[in-house]
Amino acid sequence: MGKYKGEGSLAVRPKTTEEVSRILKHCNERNLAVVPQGGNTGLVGGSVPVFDEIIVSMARLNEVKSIDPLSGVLVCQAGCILQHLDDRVAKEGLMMPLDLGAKGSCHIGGNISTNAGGIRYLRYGSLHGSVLGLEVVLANGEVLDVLQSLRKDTTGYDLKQLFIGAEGTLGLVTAAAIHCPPRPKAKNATFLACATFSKVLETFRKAKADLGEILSAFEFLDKESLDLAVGTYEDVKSPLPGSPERFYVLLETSGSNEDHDNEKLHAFLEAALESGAISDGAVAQDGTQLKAFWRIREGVPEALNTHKAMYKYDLSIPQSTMYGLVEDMRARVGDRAYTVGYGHLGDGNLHLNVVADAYSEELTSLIEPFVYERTAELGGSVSAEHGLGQMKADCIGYTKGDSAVSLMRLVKKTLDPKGILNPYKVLPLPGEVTPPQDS
Ligand code: 2HG
Ligand code: ZN
Repeated sequence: MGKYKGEGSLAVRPKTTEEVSRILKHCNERNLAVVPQGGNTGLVGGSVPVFDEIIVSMARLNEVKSIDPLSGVLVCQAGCILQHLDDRVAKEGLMMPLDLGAKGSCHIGGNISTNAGGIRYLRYGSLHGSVLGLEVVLANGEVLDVLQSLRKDTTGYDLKQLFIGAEGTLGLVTAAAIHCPPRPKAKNATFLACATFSKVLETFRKAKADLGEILSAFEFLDKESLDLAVGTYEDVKSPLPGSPERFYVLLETSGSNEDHDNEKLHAFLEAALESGAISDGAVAQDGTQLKAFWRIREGVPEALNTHKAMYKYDLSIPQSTMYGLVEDMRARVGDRAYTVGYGHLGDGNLHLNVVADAYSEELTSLIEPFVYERTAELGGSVSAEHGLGQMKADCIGYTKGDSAVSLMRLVKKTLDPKGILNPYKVLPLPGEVTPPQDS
């Protein structure tokens, strides 16, 4: 994003787990802080040094160790690029269980460390389920080997879970075993228009009921998001040009039988049109059109990033109250900024973004802490899938209570007593007041 700049003067590029281990042992002994860095596509400054921390780039740990076509288990190193992994497992008829806009450069180790969600979460769930095993280098250089490939295992505490979403603050993930589902043989995408947000919700309920197991994505965009993407990029075109509606949905199905999927999808669309849940829709006629529909969705965050000032919020909010927050924010900032709401509606994940030509104290104070307070009131999370990083380390208290934060501090102290691993991220500095949970 270009928003966070550190002052690191040293980057190391280990090639093996053994080298990562020696680096951490050395840094721990000499009290030198490190920042693990993957593809550098994070949105909360998690992989950027705050001061002069040493950057440990994982880019050269990029080997695929094994793929078992029967169990669907991939074992690879942390620096593998998500898109490369997906291309590789495709040869075995498999797919990666996650997909996101940054797939061309993000690393699987970074995905695991932020517990990245993305567009297929609705279908394939969290990395807490798909990651079967991990190899992690601990702060003192010790290598924790829990790189099993088992689907089921209840021997003791599930240690790997601690490192999924820990943003490199508890250890450096060097390798992972990941369960990959079969690659679908048939894929369909539709772009739908809805008059109101409650009609979007009605469409979602209906899609879950009628499409069942073939529903693989349900993304929503408000008109402001669509207009921005279409207005910024020539190759982004709405399949429903001139539509007057306020809301749009990109719905994808994937399954193993094209005729069966088509039949289900068309029955769903007919019923949704008839009930008035959707007012218009377009079905992708081929793979090129399917890609063009996804280009609209991917164009939204890209177009937002062309603005000089970007206030980016990645919130989990109960679906029924989700859009109210966008409307309230738009009313607060008025014409000082451009407010958009879009995201992974199927997972209750709203991307609320406010962009402007310049940062200003006035604008910031209209947005924060309002956005966090309202999210807490609604019982939501201030970080659904991007992590806390440095942007939101002191906001954890809006979503987690004191007892949880204290236990997290204890875990951190136990695994990284000298605090050398990605400091100033995830947890607020000791003594710093975090907002009380029920404020
Ligand atoms: C997405 O869903 C990403 O496109 C980025 O999570 C969201 O930049 C954003 O607001
Ligand atoms: Zn997202």
